[in-house]
Amino acid sequence: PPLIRLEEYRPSDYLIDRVDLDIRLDPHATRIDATLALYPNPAGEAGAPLNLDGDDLRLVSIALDGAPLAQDGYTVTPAGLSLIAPPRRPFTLRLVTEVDPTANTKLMGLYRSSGVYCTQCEADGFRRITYFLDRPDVMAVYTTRLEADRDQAPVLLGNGNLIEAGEAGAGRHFAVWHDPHPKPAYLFALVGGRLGKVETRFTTMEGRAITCAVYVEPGKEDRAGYALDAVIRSMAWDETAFGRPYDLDVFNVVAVSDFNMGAMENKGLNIFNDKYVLASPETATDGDYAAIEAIIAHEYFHNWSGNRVTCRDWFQLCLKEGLTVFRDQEFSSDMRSRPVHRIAEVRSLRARQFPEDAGPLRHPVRPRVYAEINNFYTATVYDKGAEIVRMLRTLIGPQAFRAGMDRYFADNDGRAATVEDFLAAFAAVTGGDLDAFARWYERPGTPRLTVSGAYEPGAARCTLRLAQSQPGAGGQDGPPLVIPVALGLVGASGPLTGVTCPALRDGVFVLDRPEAEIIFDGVAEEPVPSVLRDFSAPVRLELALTDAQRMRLLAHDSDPFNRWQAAQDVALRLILDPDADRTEAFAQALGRFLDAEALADPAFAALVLALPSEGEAADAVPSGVDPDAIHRARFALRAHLGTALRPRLERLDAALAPLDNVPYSPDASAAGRRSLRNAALDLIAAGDPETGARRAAERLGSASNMTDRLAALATLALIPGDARETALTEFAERYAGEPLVLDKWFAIQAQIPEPGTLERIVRLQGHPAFTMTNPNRVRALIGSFAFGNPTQFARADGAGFARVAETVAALDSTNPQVAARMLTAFGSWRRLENSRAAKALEILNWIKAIPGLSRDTADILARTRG
Ligand code: B3K
Ligand code: ZN
Repeated sequence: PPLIRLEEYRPSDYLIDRVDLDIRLDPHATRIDATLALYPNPAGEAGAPLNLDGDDLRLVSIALDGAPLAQDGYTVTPAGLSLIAPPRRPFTLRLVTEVDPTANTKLMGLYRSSGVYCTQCEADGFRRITYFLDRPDVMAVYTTRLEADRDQAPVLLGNGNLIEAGEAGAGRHFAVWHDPHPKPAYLFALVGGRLGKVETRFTTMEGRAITCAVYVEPGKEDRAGYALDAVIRSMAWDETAFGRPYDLDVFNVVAVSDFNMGAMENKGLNIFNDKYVLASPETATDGDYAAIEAIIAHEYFHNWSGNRVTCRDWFQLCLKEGLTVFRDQEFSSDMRSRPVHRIAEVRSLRARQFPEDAGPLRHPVRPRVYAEINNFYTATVYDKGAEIVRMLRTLIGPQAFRAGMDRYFADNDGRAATVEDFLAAFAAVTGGDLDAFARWYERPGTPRLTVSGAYEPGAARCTLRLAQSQPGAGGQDGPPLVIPVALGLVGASGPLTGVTCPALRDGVFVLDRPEAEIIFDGVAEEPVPSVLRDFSAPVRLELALTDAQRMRLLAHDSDPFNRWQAAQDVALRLILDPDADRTEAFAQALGRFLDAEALADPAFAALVLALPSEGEAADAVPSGVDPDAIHRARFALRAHLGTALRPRLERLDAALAPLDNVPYSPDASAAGRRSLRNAALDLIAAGDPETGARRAAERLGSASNMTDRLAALATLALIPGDARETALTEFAERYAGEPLVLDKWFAIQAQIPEPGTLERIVRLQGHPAFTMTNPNRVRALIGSFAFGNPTQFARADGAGFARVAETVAALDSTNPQVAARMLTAFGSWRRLENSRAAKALEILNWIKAIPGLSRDTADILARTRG
């Protein structure tokens, strides 16, 4: 497929300042009557042809300044419509197109989800509605008239404010929405359907009274309250934390059940995957509540970081996504426990972004080239992008950071900006230069930070040596990155007093050279260095400590992140290199930790008990990954810890049992207690599966909420036997009418690390609740298998790969975006041991031979095969 390059960016030859749309919704023949007020861009090429993008449209008519355009005045191709000689002055183009929303299985453009009309335009879906300059640097003011059968679509929603509504005759009605804020087409949205709603009012810091509403399938209104509450909290938080008020009279969120991703930040009309809206204690877990809060916040925060200030081109995607992830992470940290949230962020970064950055799909946070932009909504752009913003704040300090953000919004409001514009705002307020820091946006791969220390008792001095490295293509390091390294020294019983280190500012050393040495004086005893506190940079840290030194950090470090990390490091080593004595010592240290503080911070304790995942262990193996060996070692470690810690785990379970008697609340502290109790049960079961199965089955029966019920089911799912099968059957019967709950049931089964899982998947694909047309179902069953079951996906016989490949093939013609996303599961195939890698390649070749692959899938395939 043709490649699009950053260096080839040119401003558009034409711009559009107003768009008037008259859309008559119809299940199979929706008419879009669009009037575009165009004018030549002074920064473009004078007299150039006008090339409008279009995809899968039927052109009904075209008129220029009110007069029908003759056939020889324009050309239409599958990719768009061109006017050969447009006027060299402002002009209007009226285009009538027709689309079939019911036949739109790609879920891009205008489509129907359970009968509800809805749209998805990012990145390039608007061109599936009308011919347009479908690029983010073309920003216009939109007025949208929507008309539909009142029966079919009593609710009609658009961007901006409602300015008129009424009857249209013959059972039809209309609504006119006007959005005064110029926006790119990717932020356009409409919704029409039968929907219930919950709503409330909010008054902004500027005194604007807003109506906020969440629309859901009728009858599910009682599951929308948490999302609505999260909207209000997000609005208040963005005012306090960033001084950003909302700017329209209404803010609407609509939940739909067929959606390619999580949600979409359309101006004033966020459209959500219902998985990230609907929640009740009976159907949603603590994790679901936290995800709803985070995604509601994320989409809302885009109103400033994305909508008011948008991206000049899609290479700048991290400008809105990385920044907005950073903002939603800060919000969640303020709403919940900051250290616990930080650990969760880093776990997900390591689980998704590190492997991506180490494999064939790696790319810079700001890519320079793409074939299909929808394949670049990646963990790298989002999560590493957020880490870059976090590092910037660490480097310049919170006050300068806030001033820089204010400056960025002020200078770029209403504009389509670049990463350079973002950095310029911070350079302006600090008077510094961020050119070296900017390398983070350009350099793919995860840098390595190597640290070693030496202690001289006589001089009471400790010296740390830091080195960064990141061999590029030629084996040569590029110019150094600017790495903020938060660090300190830890004594035998806690922080050391009287230590001085002029190289640190607020506990942070800025490594902007290949190597550096830091000297601490006044160090009265041999310390343990605690490096990369709070995970201050997205790097791989190499610091050779003994288990005993790490256990000192777990017990005494002032930094909660590194306390957790210390336990993870010991566990990871034990998975990669099992050893009975060291395991025993680790169990004892964990026991002391649990006794001392598990009940003081249960959420943190639960994270300390959670061993590094199999994926993380695989990521730490230099090459020739054998998923079975990793799985066996990790399971053995769990079993050992479960047995050794049994009395403590029982005590914790008993101490937390009264939880069963209080009404469910999704707040972080109640969730933390549940997570510790469920972690305890899971470890008990690892050590003693028979007791574990019995307890889990009991818990399933007595649980008063989905969090505990699902945790028990997940524990039971790892223990083969009748109890498991009975529990699975009962669960499915109990939730037969609840697709989102059945997704959890699909996901748990897809992740069972046993050879029988493949057959189970084939069987479940035939289950009445499963359908390939709903992305949530596909992700729950096939996605969980491909991304969450390393031993079975990478089965030695290749059958796991084949199953996923067949799904990709089956899905590709109907929903290429989801198909391509599933295919990214093959991203780490080269790191597998030879025979598995050979099977993976065979399957990739099989996919390659399929005729007519979509651009989405062909792009991932080409990069993955290498
Ligand atoms: N901006 C959307 C993602 C669009 C994905 C298009 N393939 C949701 C978000 O990141 O907020
Ligand atoms: Zn986003």
